Amino acid sequence: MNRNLAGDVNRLSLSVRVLAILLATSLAAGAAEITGRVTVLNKDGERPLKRFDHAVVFIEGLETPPPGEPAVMDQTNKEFVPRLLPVVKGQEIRILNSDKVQHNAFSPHEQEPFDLGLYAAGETKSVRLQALKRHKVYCQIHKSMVADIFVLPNRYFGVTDGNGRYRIDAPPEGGYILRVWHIFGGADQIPIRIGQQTLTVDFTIRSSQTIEEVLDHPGMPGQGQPHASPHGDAY
Ligand SMILES: [Cu+2]
Repeated sequence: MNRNLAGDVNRLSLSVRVLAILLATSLAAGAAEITGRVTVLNKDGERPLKRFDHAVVFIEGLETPPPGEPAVMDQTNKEFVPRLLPVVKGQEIRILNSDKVQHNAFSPHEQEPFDLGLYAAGETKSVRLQALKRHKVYCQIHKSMVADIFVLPNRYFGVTDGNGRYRIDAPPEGGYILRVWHIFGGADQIPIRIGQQTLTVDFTIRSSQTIEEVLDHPGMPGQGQPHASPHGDAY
């Protein structure tokens, strides 16, 4: 390749890259992202927990229809997986049983309790929820099984990894409240304005359960939680 041609190719590839960037920017009704890190402290606020996963960061001030695809929670090795399942209001929630033993899934939520009854091995059942925020889920057969389904008004949310990092992809521009909620009760909120730039928001939140509860009873509900089927069924 002679020098001139090489220069032309380089210029061409440069303008293709510039074009790609311009195109991305022009499609940017929500091309930005929100990222950051959530630090979760124990109840007295003095020590961080060992892991910062199981927090959800979400925006309020906007409603979107539920996605067509279901949110999925498995029952495997006598645990609900994931431990925290964020869903959009009205979205199909599929709860399945991948274990060889029987399970059950029920929620004692005040406004919107459900009980999916007994699960045979391999069975799948569905539920849709309208009431926002936390719905605790238990298995009547295995008292150590617990999960949280967290119902959100829109699809713009992210969950933290073990290091507390989260990311919300392509939220629409505008002014909103950014909120965080963790399964041990820590929560916080901050007003944000989403433009075309990536927004970085870190949170430090304090648990409402003591760390002793967390360490002694991993996966157990907080003290004083009722653990009866909402319909009074015996299993
Ligand atoms: Cu079970």
